[in-house]
Amino acid sequence: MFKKVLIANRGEIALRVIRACHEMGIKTVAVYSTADELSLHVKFANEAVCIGPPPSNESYLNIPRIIAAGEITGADAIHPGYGFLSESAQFSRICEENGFTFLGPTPEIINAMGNKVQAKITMKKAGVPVVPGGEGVLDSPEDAKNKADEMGYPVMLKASAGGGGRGMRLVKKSEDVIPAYKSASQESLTAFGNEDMYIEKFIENPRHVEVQILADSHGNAIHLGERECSIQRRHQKLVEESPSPLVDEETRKLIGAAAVAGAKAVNYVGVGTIEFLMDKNKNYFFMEMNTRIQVEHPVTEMVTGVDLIKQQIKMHAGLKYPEYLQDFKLRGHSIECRINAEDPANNFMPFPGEITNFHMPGGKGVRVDTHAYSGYKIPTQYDSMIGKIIVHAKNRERAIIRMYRALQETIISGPKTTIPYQMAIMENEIFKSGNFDTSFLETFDYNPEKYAFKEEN
Ligand code: MV4
Repeated sequence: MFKKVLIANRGEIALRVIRACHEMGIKTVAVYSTADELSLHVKFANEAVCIGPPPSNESYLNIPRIIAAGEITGADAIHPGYGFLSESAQFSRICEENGFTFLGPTPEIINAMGNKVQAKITMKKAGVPVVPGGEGVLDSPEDAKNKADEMGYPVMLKASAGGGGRGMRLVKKSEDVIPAYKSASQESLTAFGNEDMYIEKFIENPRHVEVQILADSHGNAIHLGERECSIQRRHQKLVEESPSPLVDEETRKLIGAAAVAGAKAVNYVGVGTIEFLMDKNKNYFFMEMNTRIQVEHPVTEMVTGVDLIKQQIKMHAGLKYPEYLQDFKLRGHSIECRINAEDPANNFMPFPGEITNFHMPGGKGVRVDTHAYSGYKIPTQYDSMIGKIIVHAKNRERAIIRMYRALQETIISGPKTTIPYQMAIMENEIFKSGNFDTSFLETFDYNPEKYAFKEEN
């Protein structure tokens, strides 16, 4: 087992990894930018190394400085968390070249899944259902038009290097294909240095359902159920849950087996997530594979009892996953709300600054993962997520009631947060029915007045 792990990240995920390491008897090294000197991950790690000024390029994305911090402190493994360098093939390779175990996939797997056209071909070959559409990269705008005319409208044009909705266009009629192709392709070239595009049939009102994978380095892989992530705004998830209200026992078996087949096809090791689009009839189609631990992993931990970070570390240390996980039982229902310092009444404008008063909820079935505290200053340079509130209860109805209660007793003074908005979601009849899709927030009617009482904290 590793003796010392460096965490190449900040915020709540850095803390989350530190907690897992300390319970495993592993020493930890935090790295931080000067904007995060007073952050909790710096305080709670055994050692901390300042790696530069606030801009990410000069700190959390600066590979030579992170490697140097690992060398100075004698770390033997590096955990990338999520975001930042977590899906950088180059970082994975450089860690290994310098004698650190990268607690994430190999550069080959990161590249294979980062190329969406290649990922789709790989998954299809493994027997995983993929969205119908032309296989491979489109030759030209005209090629796109011909294929779209043949398939019928609407279609989706997607950038092969994209993901998370970037470089993607919905096209409803023939004359729109060529301009849509050109603009999406240009956007992808600028953002990713690659202009390859592919085409798919448009799935109407899909749900975003993703399956958690755990794989050891001996060729074994299992799934740990699914997460429902359809409550998102501009591809930013706000509420996640497990299990998905749409997925029954039979569908779970099928989608789980598909995800496991996909993971085995690429010889995956560690934790990963296979994202699916699911239609009203519970047909599911491979969308993307995320080769990292995800923000919403706690809802899976709550319903399975598995510590995903500990398992991830064990898998990379060469251990086999425990036999008993093979027939895991889902227990109850879990919901997570991402608490962002943003103003939901003002187009989710980021709201950095000092938290003058901070009280987190507690009680039965409530978990909080956060790096914030009273007096903490939210830096302007990084994302606006200041923590996550996760609840667990016997069933979905009770989990929703518990989440509302937890949000109600949360006090964050200073910045505006997404909390009142999430309280409104918990009270929404369509959300409560469980019968919603990825368009839910587009038509969600939020009335800030009704939650003005939350401002009096
Ligand atoms: C789609 C789709 C409908 N049909 N592909 C958005 C993020 C990127 N990973 C893929 N996305 C979509 N791909 C086809 N063929 C609808 C979406 C989509 C979406 C997917 C998941 C969660 C939220 C979404 C919001 C808008 C569109």
